[in-house]
Amino acid sequence: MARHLITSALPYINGIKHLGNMVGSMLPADVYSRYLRQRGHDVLYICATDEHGTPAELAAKEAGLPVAEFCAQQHEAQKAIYDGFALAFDYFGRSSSPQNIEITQTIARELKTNGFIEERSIRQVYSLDDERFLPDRYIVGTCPHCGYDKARGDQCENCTRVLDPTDLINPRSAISGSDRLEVRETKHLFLLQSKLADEVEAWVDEHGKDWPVLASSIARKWLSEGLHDRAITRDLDWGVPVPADTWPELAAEGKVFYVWFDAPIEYIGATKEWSDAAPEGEVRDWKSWWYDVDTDVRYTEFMAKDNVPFHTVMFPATLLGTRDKWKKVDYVKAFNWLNYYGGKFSTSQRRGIFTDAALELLPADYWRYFLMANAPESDDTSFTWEHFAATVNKDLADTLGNFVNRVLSFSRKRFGDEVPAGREAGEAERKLGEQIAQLLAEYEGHMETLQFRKATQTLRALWSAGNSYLEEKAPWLEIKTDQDGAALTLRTAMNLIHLYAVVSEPFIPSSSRAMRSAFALPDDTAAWVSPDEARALSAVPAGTGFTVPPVLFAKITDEDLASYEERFGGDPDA
Ligand code: B3M
Ligand code: ZN
Repeated sequence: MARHLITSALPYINGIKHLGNMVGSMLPADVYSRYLRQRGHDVLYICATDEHGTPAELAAKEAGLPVAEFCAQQHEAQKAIYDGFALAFDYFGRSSSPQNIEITQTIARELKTNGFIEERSIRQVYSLDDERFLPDRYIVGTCPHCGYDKARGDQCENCTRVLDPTDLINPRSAISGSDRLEVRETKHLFLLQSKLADEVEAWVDEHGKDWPVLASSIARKWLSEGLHDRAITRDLDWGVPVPADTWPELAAEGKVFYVWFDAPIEYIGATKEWSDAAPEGEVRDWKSWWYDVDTDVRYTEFMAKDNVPFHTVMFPATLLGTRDKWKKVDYVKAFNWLNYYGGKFSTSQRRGIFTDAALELLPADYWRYFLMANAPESDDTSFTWEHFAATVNKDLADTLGNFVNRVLSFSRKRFGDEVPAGREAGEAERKLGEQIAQLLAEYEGHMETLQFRKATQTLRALWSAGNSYLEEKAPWLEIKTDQDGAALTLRTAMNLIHLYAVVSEPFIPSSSRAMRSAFALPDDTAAWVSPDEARALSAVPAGTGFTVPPVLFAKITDEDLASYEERFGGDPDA
């Protein structure tokens, strides 16, 4: 049994996330965690809401709420949705937690002690009417290169040139619109990444070689561009405060840490939140997952490609700079993007299907299965309603759901509410058992190597093997001349249903539970299926009581499809 620490990129607090956000982080992390738990490993799956930074402040302002209240509400709203998707975090924390503040400040002090943080004076734009320094992103003006009049202080989204706020023509505050701006000297803390560059490079060379190419190539690209010292404080009202005991002046000015400095540390912070929330009588030790555990714990991170640099360069640099024994990631599972009809899902432009709306439409398992079967692992993938409906109807409704329903319904009709005995297994069952054992081994291989699309393909092949066996034996014909033969076929098929319930659980947990509970097994805690059990197909013995669950997957009709396209917008170019 191994100890697996799993984290997925923290969803920003502002706004309900879309499916693209979930499929590139929390959902695959949940599938993997569930699989490892079923294989008997000790798993801790941690995630949280990422609550700091200017987006949170501005979203709260827009909502007319104090930012702390806004974040508390949004955290609960997002948590409820992830519960709806059966994302089985061990803890879903908040980066604004006291635990994260404490650990972020501890790590910052360690960096200072080791000479990897220093104060520097920089020129920043101050807004007299907003009475605050404005982060580059919150200064708008005319781009000097292309004349675009909504260019931001950090980049012109029209000609994409990287800008400095002082480049802008007629700059004004994106918050108040005021143009009463002036450039002032102000002090910030800098993480001296340049001093850690060689160590980070060596660490990526050592650990990155077995990451997926998407992750290792992005890490190496960032390193090849040279690691620059980076400001890690901001003039914001909301964030992890710079500790007054170490930097009294900056603390007095109300400086807070940059959101990307404290957000990855929240992986540790949320683990401490998990510890501190231990129920009566349960001992939880957050440090046993994060401190001095290099070889005891395997740490896997899940994220989309745009988050890879922070996770493979800045966060490891931060932890290396502490000269302390903080656990660093062993494996980075990075994803490309899920697009919507070829265009980017976008929270800000409300383009695509959002997690709350998805659950209103259809049960979580429909989405879980489709998203993982089309996970953007090796390249961007595109969501279309037609593809979604076709996949759900074929794989879930026809191949799996129909198999379950017709086997149990026919057996109950002809043999009653107990699994029929019939004769001993013959050549057809022996062949089937071999095929199932072989497919199961393949499936395990794909799951161990986090290849989720291949894993769902093999899972589908397992479901199809049952249908082929049923078609070949045709118990509805067999029963006319060979009752015992028909009984054997149905008993074998019922054992397949139970096996499907066990091995499908990581992807479609709710439907798997429905399949398992159809059988009145005295002890159905079977976590997984051994190769011998796959061959024998005898976990559900004759005489076991069973019920016929409601149809597992209702098909998506053409009318449904038309209404979804109407509501969410189908192909924008159609
Ligand atoms: N909140 C997700 C994003 O960039 C960002 C991830 C933080 S993980 C520490 O959309
Ligand atoms: Zn421009």
